[in-house]
Amino acid sequence: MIFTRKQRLLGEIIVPGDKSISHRAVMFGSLAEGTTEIHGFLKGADCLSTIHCFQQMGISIEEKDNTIFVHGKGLHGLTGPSKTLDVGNSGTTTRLMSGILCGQNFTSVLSGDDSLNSRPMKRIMTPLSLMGADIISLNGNGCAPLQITGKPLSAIHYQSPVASAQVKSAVLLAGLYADGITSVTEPVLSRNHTELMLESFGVPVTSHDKTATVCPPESLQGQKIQVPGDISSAAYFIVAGLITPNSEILIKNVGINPTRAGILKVCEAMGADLTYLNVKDDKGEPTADLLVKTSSLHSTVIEGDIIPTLIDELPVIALLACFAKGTTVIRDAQELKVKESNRIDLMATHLSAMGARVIPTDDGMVIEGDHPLHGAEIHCKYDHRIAMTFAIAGINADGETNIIDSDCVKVSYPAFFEDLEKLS
Ligand code: SPQ
Repeated sequence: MIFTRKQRLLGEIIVPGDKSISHRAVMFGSLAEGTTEIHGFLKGADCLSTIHCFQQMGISIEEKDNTIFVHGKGLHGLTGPSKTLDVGNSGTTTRLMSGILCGQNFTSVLSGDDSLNSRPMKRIMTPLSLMGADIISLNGNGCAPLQITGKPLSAIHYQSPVASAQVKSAVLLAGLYADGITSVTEPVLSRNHTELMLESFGVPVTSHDKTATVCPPESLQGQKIQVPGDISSAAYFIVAGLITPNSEILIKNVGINPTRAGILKVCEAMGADLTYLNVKDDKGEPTADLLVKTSSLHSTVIEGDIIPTLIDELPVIALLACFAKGTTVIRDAQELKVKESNRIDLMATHLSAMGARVIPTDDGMVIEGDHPLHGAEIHCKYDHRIAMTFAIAGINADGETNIIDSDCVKVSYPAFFEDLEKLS
């Protein structure tokens, strides 16, 4: 797909529902008693993979008038799948579902696409094995396909070496089936959607500083869930509004949970003209309408505790830094190397191909801003966040930017290109 320079971006956007919250709503709804009603569900490929996996395990999930109804069968109601569970491109489906599958009374196998099957799974295999789980990497390389045979589980306290909501959630979800209180301490707090949503389903969960604790519940109770707009999807329009001349974009109903909203702090630190309107709180998941206008930006340093709160936004933040005066430094973000692609390498390679001054480092990037971009051919390795980032780069560059495999945006934002077009 080809992108050329746009003179301005004006208008309103409603971004699709939050991917992390949509996955969790289907998973917890499947384990609950009664029906869970999900409004604002993200119908992206990753969340559809989660739906299909739970359907394969006997859960009835249907859509009526844009609402998803999950007819839960209780904590012990899943049935063994007759074939491999296809997790597609989704790390969240794989890692969170693994935690759940360890506590079942059947064997299952999870496998995904080439990108998913090369992502590290030892990070969940280690703590789940400590709990007594039988979880095997079938190719012996620490990656999916994973074979999981349910076993009685022991509660643990896990000191996670990595700030990862997927690792934390896998352990907490296995903890629903354990023989006592399970807790996880992280080096830095990661997104807390699992803790917030489990609590709303009636599970005793506590969070204190960087430790989350869960007690095995009698049952989960079906809920009505309103999924907020995904800040990770809003990020492309936030950056587009800031760097495209003569722009003003209102992005409505964006989730601004503080464990996710680091990009907003970074934009403010860089001098962004960004206004929060209509701020609301809903069970710990606050939302706001965000008004962004073209801004004169300066560099910043992004490191430490803020990193997990903006990890998925770092590709588009790297692009933002190309439009800021001075040198922006990103550190402590080595996790970027094990996402759908190695996002440090891909960002540095392709931004450099477009004329930006970017040096990749072991745990981030150094970006000297204010050098004009020109078009290039972008191979996004089927990574949705890379494709969307370079679409925004392309509309702010001279010449043509050709994004190969751009259809991967369907993973998290199927209508991304149409929405971008509407703003012109
Ligand atoms: O689900 P997946 O493929 O891992 O998706 C990504 C993304 O860019 O959309 C990461 F590649 O988001 C993760 C995120 O990076 C979603 C997530 C969650 O919902 O719990 C947590 C983060 O991953 P991690 O490994 O830091 O816990």
